[in-house]
Amino acid sequence: MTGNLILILGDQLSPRISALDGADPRRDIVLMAEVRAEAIYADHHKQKLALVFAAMRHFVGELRAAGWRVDYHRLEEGLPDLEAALAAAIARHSPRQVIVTEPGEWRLWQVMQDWPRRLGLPVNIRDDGRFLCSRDEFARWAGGRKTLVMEHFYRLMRRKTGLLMAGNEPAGGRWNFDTENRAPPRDSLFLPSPPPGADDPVTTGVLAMVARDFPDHFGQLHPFRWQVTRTGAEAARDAFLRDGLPLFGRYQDAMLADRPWMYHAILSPYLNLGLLDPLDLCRRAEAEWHAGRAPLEAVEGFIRQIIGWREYVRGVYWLRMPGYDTENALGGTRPLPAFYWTGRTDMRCLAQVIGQTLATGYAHHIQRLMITGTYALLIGADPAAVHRWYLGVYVDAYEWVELPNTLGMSQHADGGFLATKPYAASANYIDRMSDYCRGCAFDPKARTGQAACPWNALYWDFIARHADRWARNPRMAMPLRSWNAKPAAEQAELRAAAAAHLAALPG
Ligand code: FAD
Ligand code: DLZ
Repeated sequence: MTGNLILILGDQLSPRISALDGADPRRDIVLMAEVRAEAIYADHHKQKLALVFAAMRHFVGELRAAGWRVDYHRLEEGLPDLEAALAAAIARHSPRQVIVTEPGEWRLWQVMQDWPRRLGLPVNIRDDGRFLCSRDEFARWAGGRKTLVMEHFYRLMRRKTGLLMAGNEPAGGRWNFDTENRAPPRDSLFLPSPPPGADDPVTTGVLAMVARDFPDHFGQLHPFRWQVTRTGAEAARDAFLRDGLPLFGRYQDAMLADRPWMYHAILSPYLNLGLLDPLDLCRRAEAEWHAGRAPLEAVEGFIRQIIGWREYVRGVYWLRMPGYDTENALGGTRPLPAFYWTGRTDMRCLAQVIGQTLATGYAHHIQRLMITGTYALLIGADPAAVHRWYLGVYVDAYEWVELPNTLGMSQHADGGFLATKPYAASANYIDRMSDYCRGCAFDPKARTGQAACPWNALYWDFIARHADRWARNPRMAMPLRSWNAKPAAEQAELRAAAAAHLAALPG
C-alpha cells in the first residue's frame, strides 16, 4: 500500500478529527487500538474504562459505515501500547507516513516525538481542531502577561466565536452574569436525571471484560451510567438543554445529598471523548436563549464554562508542561486518607461526594473543588497524590483538563498562577451550599470540642500555616485579618484541634 496510516486515539472519537482531514478512504487506513498501557497509566474508574472501550468499539462502526478501512485491535489481543500497535500496522500496510491528531496529554506527546526515529517513517502530528484556541494561540495570548485572568481570555473567545455577542458588545450588556447565579439549594427542587446508560451488546461485552480484567480499579462498574455512541451523547445533550439548562446557573454551586446531577450537564465525558463538539453545544445553548427557553444568566454561565474555563485550563496545561505536575507551592506532603478510596468517614460531606464518585465516576465542579479538593488542601495533602486521585476517579478525567483544575485551581500548588486565591472554606460554606451537614456527626457551627466539624479548625490552621504567603496576597487579606484578630488562646485551641484531627487521620 502507498497510503497513510491514520492513528485515532481513544479520546478522539470524531469523524471531523484533524487526522482525517484530506484523507482518502480508498487509499488510507485508520488504526485504533485498545492497549494495556493506556488502561493502566492511571487508576481509571471502572466505568471510565468501560466508557472509553465501548465508545471506541462503536466509533469503529461509525467509521466503517462512512467507508473507512479500519484496523481495530481489542484489548484481548494483548498489544502493550500504541507504539506496538503502530509498529504492527506499519509492517502490515507499509504506509508512507503516520498521521495523528496531537494527544491531550504531555506523557503521550513526548512519546510521539520519538516515533519517527523508532518507527522509521514520518509522523505528522496535527493540531486538535476540537479546541477553539490552539496551543500556539494560547501561548501568544499568555506571553508577556504577568498574570493570566480567565475572564479576559473568555472575552476573547466570545469575540472569536461571536457567541452571545451583539455586534462587538456582549449580549445583555454584560460579559458575566454570575451575580444572578449560584443560589443555595432548596429541598423542593425538581431535579432532572440524565438518560439511563447504554446496555447494547457491545457495551455489555465491554462491561464483562472490565469486570474480569480490571477488578482492582477504582469504583463500581454497575449500574453503568454512560452513553457510548454519538447518538446517545446527543440525546443526553438534548435532555440537558431542555431540562437542566434553564436552572443551570442558579444552582451551579448547590449540593444535595444523594442528588449527584443537580442541574449540571453531565456532558464532560462526551466532550472530552469527541462524541460532542464544544462549539456546536454552545451554539445550541445560545439558541435556547434566543428561543426564550433558557434565561441569559444560565446560558452565559454554561457557555463560559466551555469556551472560557475548558479552553483556559487546556491552554495553561500546555503552557506549563512539562513540570506543572510536580509544582508544590504550599509544600504539601501528606498522603490522601484511606477514606478517599472507600468513602468511609463520619464527615458526611466527604462520605457523600466520595460515595457518589465510587458509584458513578462523576461529581460536579463544586463537589470536586470545595469538598474533596478543599479538604485535601486544608490537610496539606501532597498535590501529586491529589492529582493522581483525580486523574483516576472521574470518567471525564484526562490530564490536560484534570491537572490544572486539581493542581492549580484546587490545590493552589502553582502558587496562584491559574487562580489567584486558594479555594479554602470552613464548614459554614458547606452548610450554606448543601444539605450535607444535616444529620452529620459533626456540628458545622462549633469550632472546637468533640462535636465540632473538623473543617473549622483545619481552615484556620491552613490560614495560620501559610500566613506569610497570605500577607502578600491581597485577596487573602480578610481571612488573615480575622485570624490575626483572634485571641491567642483561641488560636492555640484551633491549632491543637487541627493537629489532633491530622494525627488521627487514617493513612
Ligand atoms: P457542567 O458543570 O454542567 O459544565 C458544563 C461543561 O463546562 C462541562 O461539561 C465541562 O466541559 C466544562 N467545564 C466546567 N467547568 C470546567 C473547568 N473548571 N475546567 C474545564 N472544563 C470545565 N473536568 C473534566 O472535564 N475532566 C476532569 O478530569 C476534571 N477534573 C477536575 C478536577 C478538579 C479538582 C476540579 C475542581 C474540576 C475538574 N474538572 C474536570 C472541571 C469540572 O469539574 C468538570 O468539567 C465538570 O464537573 C463536568 O461535569 P458537567 O459536564 O456536569 O459540567
Ligand atoms: C483513556 C484511554 C484508555 C483507557 N484506553 C485507551 C486505549 O486503549 N487506546 C487509546 O487509543 N486510547 C485510550 N485512552 C485514551 C488515551 O489515554 C488518551 O488518548 C491519552 O491519554 C491522551 O489524551
